[in-house]
Amino acid sequence: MDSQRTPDPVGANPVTSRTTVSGQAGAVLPSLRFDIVTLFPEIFSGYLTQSLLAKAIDKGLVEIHVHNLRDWSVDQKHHKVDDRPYGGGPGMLICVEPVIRCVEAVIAMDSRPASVVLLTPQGEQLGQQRVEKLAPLGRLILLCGRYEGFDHRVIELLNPLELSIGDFVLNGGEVAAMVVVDSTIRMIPGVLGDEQSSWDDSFSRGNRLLEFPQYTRPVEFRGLKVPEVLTSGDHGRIAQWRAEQSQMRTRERRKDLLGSQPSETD
Ligand code: 6GU
Repeated sequence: MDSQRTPDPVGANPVTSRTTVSGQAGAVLPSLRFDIVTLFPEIFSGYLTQSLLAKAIDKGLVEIHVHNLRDWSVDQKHHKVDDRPYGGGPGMLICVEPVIRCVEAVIAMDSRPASVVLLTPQGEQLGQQRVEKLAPLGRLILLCGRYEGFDHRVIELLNPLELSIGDFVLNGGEVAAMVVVDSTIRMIPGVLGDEQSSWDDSFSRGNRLLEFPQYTRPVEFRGLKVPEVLTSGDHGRIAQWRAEQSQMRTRERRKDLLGSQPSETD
């Protein structure tokens, strides 16, 4: 493979390449382009037309291009892209040739440098801190595996960031790719409404703890009352109560998070 076309390692893309002109009064906003490579492109159609993502696409903040790996098959007749593993064993592997041909073609579809992400249960487990690092990269190529995975030379040639979404096995990387898209677009300014912010989300930069409990009307339901402090109008007390609740929940449910409070450098 031509080394000039090898994607930059994740994190090495120039920050200056990630701007686009939005529809609003010539404002320049960071945007994110996803290229999803899959054997099952139809899986994404419902998701792509749903609320937050559809709006982000409309606003020009997010671009999603889904590519069928079979289009780059070397087998003209059956568009086969998988084969049996050398050395034996169950299942089929995705062949190296169509993946490299596809990724090279997809890279050439846009001048922005792309970071390649391969979805696999062998990958680093996705967390909010990784999500925050992905969002500014400008362009992500997401490779979804099926069967038993990819020929290892895909990883040797592309040096992708390998990501998993948890310690369980999915039938393929498509659902995991949607998780990456969904979590990453929330970090792009303008994707969430003005009144919303990802800053206070659980695990986010502003708050590496779990969220406090929230209530809305009615003030009493089946004998369960909204905590008095929340209807007191005393914003100082409310903030203190919420901070305490976050601490308490995190201590009870996710002690592992307590060692990683946000810091200046985080
Ligand atoms: Cl990214 N892929 C598959 N197939 N299974 C998974 C996963 C990914 N993450 C967790 N389980």
